Amino acid sequence: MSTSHAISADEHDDLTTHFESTIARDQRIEPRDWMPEGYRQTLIRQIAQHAHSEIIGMQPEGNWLTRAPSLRRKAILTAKVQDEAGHGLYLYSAAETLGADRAELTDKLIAGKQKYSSIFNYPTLSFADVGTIGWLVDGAAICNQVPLCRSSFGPYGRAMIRVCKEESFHQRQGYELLTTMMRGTDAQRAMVQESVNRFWWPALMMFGPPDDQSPNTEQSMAWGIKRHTNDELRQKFVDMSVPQAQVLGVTFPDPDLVWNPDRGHYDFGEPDWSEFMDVVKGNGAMNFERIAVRREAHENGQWVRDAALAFAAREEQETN
Ligand code: BYC
Repeated sequence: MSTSHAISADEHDDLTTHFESTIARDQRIEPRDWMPEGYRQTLIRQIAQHAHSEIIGMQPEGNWLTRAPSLRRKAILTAKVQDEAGHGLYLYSAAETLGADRAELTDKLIAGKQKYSSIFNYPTLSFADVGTIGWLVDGAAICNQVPLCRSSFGPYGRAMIRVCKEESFHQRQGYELLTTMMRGTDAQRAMVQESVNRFWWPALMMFGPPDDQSPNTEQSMAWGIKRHTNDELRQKFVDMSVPQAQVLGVTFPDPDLVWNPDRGHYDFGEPDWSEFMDVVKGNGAMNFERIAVRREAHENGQWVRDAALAFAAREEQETN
């Protein structure tokens, strides 16, 4: 049920009822369906942030492309970074189905008016970070994104299916890299542990603020955009990661991390939420550089956009 004309209050009520019953039946909302403006804006916000994260997320690992220790590792890393670019473009397309303009979204990112995941504002200081990002960052992303495959908005849910398949491959890639390093020298093992120490807490922050400080969760869950709260997913990630760390032979830097038989989950310490807020506000170690690099790439690509538009205009002229 779509509308292209101004609607009366009665029509609005009917459309709202239809929308709500579609959500209640757990059926999908598609781009041409009528939807409340708040639903559309929430999706644009989340999908744009997600797309920006994928694009900005190419930088921390891209930092190691020229210094990968072997041709094999370089080829794997190149493919992985390229996959992230694909996810970003896929997600910008999903945002476009909601009426968002891709160029405007990029402008907002570059102007610091739209967010991207806090995790990418931490530096990658050693090659072990490539493995840790694959294992923990892609691992956290999978925990968060698998439920998004059932998101109520069709194009977002469908995009997530492909993205999750690739992310799960990325996670195994990271874990395999770390396993190889752990079978190496003492210095390599120390490098892995040091990397895990730096990334553990920021990975937990990827899930967003605690539920009692998350302004968007309740409404997003009512709309079937999010399927779990931030804390539920954070717990799932901790429970999943601890046995993997044991097999790998590393520890997490949290003295409060302990199995709780009553809850059937691991208890864990509180992330430093003031650090999270600081990073989200733009004051993380790498915020400035990440945006500066993105801006430069965008400016350097201007001639490609100009050429593509000129080509399209000439084609149109020739057909008329
Ligand atoms: N970083 O009410 P809340 C990847 C913001 S990339 C920054 O809980 P919501 C990969 C939040 O936006 C994976 N900001 O919000 C790529 C909100 O601010 P606004 C990226 C954060 O939306 C390359 C405010 O805090 N994944 O996998 O209900 C290489 C309050 O939060 C963060 C996605 O984007 C954060 N961590 O829930 C490797 C997944 N957390 O907008 C890997 C899709 C929260 O009100 N997104 N904020 O000003 C989501 O699932 C949800 O948007 C979130 C937050 C769970 C992240």
